[in-house]
Amino acid sequence: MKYTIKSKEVLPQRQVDLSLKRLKVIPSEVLLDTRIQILKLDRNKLRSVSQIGCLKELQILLLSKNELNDFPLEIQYLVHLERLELNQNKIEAIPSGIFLNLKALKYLKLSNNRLSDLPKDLSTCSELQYLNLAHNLFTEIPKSILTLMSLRELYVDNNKLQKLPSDLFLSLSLKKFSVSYNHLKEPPDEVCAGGLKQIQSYFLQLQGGQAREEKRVKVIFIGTSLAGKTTISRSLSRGKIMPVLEEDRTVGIEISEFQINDFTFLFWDFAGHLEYYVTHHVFITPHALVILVVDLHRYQMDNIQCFIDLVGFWINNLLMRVPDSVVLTVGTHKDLCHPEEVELKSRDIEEKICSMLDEHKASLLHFINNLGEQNLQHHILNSVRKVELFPNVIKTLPIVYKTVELSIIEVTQSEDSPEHGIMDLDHLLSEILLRNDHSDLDKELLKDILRYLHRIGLIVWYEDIKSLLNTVFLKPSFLITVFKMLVRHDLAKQLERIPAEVLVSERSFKRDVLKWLEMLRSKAMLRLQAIRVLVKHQLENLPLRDTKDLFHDLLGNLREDGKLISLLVHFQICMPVRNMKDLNPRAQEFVPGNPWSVRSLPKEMCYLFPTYLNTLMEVTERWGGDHSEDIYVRVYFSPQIPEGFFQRLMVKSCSFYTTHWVEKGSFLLVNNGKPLMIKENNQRADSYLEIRSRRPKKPNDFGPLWDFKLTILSIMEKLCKQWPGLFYFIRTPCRTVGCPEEFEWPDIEGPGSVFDMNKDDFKTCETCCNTVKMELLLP
Ligand SMILES: Nc1nc2c(ncn2[C@@H]2O[C@H](COP(=O)(O)OP(=O)(O)OP(=O)(O)O)[C@@H](O)[C@H]2O)c(=O)[nH]1
Ligand SMILES: [Mg+2]
Repeated sequence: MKYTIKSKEVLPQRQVDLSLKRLKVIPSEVLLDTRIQILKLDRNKLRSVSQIGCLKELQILLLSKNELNDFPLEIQYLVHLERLELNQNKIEAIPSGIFLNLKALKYLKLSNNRLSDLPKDLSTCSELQYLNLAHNLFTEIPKSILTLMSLRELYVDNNKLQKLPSDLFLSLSLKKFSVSYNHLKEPPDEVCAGGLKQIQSYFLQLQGGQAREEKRVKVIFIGTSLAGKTTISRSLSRGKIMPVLEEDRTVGIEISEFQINDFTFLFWDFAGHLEYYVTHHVFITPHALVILVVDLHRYQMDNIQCFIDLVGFWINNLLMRVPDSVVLTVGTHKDLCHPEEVELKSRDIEEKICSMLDEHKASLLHFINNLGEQNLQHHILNSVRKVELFPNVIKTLPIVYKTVELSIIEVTQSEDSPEHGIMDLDHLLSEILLRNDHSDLDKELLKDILRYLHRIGLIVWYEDIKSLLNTVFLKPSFLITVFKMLVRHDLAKQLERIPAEVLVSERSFKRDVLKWLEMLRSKAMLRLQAIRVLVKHQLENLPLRDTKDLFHDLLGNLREDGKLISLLVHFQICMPVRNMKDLNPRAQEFVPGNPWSVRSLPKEMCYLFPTYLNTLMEVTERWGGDHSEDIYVRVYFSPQIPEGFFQRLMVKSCSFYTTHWVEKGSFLLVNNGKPLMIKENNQRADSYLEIRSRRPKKPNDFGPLWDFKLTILSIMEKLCKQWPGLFYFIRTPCRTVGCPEEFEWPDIEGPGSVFDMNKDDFKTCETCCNTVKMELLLP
């Protein structure tokens, strides 16, 4: 929505722009010019704006990013003010009476201050259309907002709101609203994440019927393989010790739901095997209680690597993915240790975790040590009851949310539903309508409830994947089982073991298997044919009545991809490769101006799974070694590069630049004939990605080269958003051979906005004192 403020006069508006001038006071000549209509004073160092009240003609006043502690009282005299920006100051309160005169105000930006209330007289601003209160300290929405009849946009993200007033949503003027990062109970965050429409539908339901409170917590079990996660999770849910056989190790994730007292718990038991890590981050979500299981018998106090493997790795992953996780550490195999040993080891682990958190200045991660203790159930209940740890455990929901959930459970358990729980959306909706008095329910409301259930993890519905729009996974764990048919530690063994009848049914031969194995080993690729055979074989081993339709659903046919491939590609686990002779098409790349030959499409699709990549010499050979005059930048990561990050970057970048070569830990892209090498170095306290190219011969070639690098950086930046606790810094090493100095890049705020430096600038290295041309260092 645009706010073009019309000038009352035909003459152009009188404007003064003093942004970014380090001003501490407003220059007196400005205050004398009483005809000014637009005054830009943002990004200065103003602590007060006295006498601004004389500028009676002001229509637009920008005061954002200053040092104002108090709301400038004189603003009340600016009766023509239409737009006021006071964001990013330190204002704590707005005195009453200010808004009484500001009848023309349409746009008010107060974000990033310390406000917790607004005066009643704001309600007299009947023209106000835009109000931004994000990043303040509001615990409730001020009442004066509810009567603003023209209000179309309201932003209240990052406050301390627990409840939204229904009145705000039952009137229809509001068109844009956002409320992320609060502690909402009514409506729950998972409803708000669906946007304005979903909030409106929620309140309509609340208004029409009863509400109920729900206390549901997701509990995530993590820890190394065989630590005892499944044992604990099953024992807790069944109320007695449940031994788990070693052969029965978890593949992917097991999900179960049960009740302790008034709380419902949803247990997500993750497999500890390395190959599964790539998918973990998708399922490790905020607001969960994380139980980190440590085998105390295996733990060795004097071995730092043992700490990293059993504990440190997991804490780091959490820090990056959900920085404010609540973590409860639990020790297992205590029966194999002496009692003193248990105590010593627990203390040692606790100390090491604390110093690790100190190192990363991560005080947010709530860490509860329960390694040596017995009554886990009691500890879990105690933790989730603490409001400071779980501020939004209690959710208010319209009764229909619960009845629909119950209907879904009925559908899932009914005789005619497939055991795998993959269901067509329309079919599911019609089944729900048949149950529990739902016949009058609106389909849109049902979809909103499905969205809610998806967000709390009870079902899976990836609306944003086009080919999956009409598919609902009623059993999320089955979806993961399917995922793991191709992402697993023993994939090669699985291929070897495929029985003849499965091969025959897919028109394949034993010799093909040998080729597939070779291809997997050398290129980390699977032919579609191999994928079909693998999935078919594994489906047959599952306890399912009929796998024929499911197989078709998952793998599609010649004309259309199945759901499985769409999912894997969506989560950047694999990427389609059109040529399998090479890791890259040798065919000519399209270069504007050059004749272009159309490459014939291969008969069959191949998929690259970067997780299975080995170190090959191909990339290194094509690159031909690093040169001292190469132009390169490094992106440093703290605390480390997350598991699966580089593989995803590879998939994303290679999907963008079709001429590429890949191997474990590096890939090479080609654009317009120019190569770019991306390498990973993920060592403790030395985690970085390097983006390297040859030094261009012609000065004009620097621009496109930096653009190429910036594209990769922006892909990387987008990817980083999936790990909110991950920090990175971009640096260019000094050009002098042997000099350890590196030049830090300023913050990137989206590509294009990076630097406005003069290209003829030089930079002098503080360490070796050599001068370098800017174009060798920065875009
Ligand atoms: N002696 C002893 N054995 C245990 C204990 N906890 C688990 N085990 C055994 O250790 C083995 C592994 O336990 P699981 O619960 O399957 O381990 P997990 O962490 O789920 O393993 P993955 O699913 O592979 O990640 C099983 O054979 C368990 O019976 C314990 O406290 N003491
Ligand atoms: Mg397990």
